Amino acid sequence: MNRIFSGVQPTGNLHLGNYLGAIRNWVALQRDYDCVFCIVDLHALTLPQRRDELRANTREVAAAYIAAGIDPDRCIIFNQAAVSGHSELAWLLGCITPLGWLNRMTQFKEKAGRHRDNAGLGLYAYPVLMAADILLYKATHVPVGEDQKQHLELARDIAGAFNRQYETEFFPLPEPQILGEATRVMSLRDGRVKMSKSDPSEYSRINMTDDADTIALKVRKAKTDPDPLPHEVKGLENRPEAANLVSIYAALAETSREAVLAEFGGKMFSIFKPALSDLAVARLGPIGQEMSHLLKDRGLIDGILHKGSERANEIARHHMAELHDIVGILRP
Ligand code: AQP
Repeated sequence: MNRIFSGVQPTGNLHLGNYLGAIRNWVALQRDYDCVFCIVDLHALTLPQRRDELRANTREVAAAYIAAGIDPDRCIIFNQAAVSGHSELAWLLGCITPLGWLNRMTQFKEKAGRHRDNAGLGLYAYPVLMAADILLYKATHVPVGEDQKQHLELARDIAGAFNRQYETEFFPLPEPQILGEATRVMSLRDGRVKMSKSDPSEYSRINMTDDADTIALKVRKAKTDPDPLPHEVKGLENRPEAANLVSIYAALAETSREAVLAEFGGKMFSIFKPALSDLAVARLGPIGQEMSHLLKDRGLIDGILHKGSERANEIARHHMAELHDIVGILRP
């Protein structure tokens, strides 16, 4: 059966981009695929984390998955560090990954910035761990936002390199699934940069836990331009903020940008923004409320993660045993 693997880092500030670019798409996919949804805590450690926040953020991501509609009985939901196969496979894959491939990764360049020599090895090796996450379960499809496309291509290259080196077809080449009208949700303060958890401005993003007033305020303050919305999608060219808000509306309404412009073309932002904030509140409000409800029951969340990690470990142990055989590792 085709299998999906995807994940979110427990780094706080879960936002509309994580929801529209990733989590929401998973909900629909769970009907047709065997799904493994991970909270990638080892990835979070590539940048400094406070231990209490990391634990709380891990539970928050689990709550977001469930509140968004992922069924923990049908899908495997767990945190990455609870399955040691991720780190072990990352080592095996790291041994066959040329440095040149990693040097091309733009996310490392962005995150390491000008202080490249001070960046941790983990941040540099992040895409190898991501390849291991996917390949450990022999996932065939990986639904992610557009920002992860390059890492996904690398995971395919690594899978191919492993198969060639060991003359096997053990790993399927995972297919990216970049779905919906909002595959790259941009900051509400600057339509040219990605909406991101680490943006210091709270007004740059709508968080999944924002209440109705906060969502309305953030949409009201979102940067726009003085012109009315165009009637056609090509009229959004060179209008990054307008393009972003129209894409967000289309994704939330599960329609196309053309349909949004058929309704709002020629109208000012003073009309469009209240409609957008009502829609965002209607879609995110119930999820945020369910998240807070779930987070009150720590035992429930921890129980789901525990059960998920047992199921994930079962697959991982089986695949690691086969990999040891392929690589020639003795298991006395
Ligand atoms: N702005 C976005 N638009 C669409 N999809 C997005 N994703 C993230 N931002 C957007 C998708 O969400 C999933 C989980 O992402 P992540 O938390 O593991 O990592 P990230 O991409 O590093 O998230 P951020 O918000 O950008 O965090 P920082 O600020 O730390 O860099 C992935 O599928 C991602 O594509």
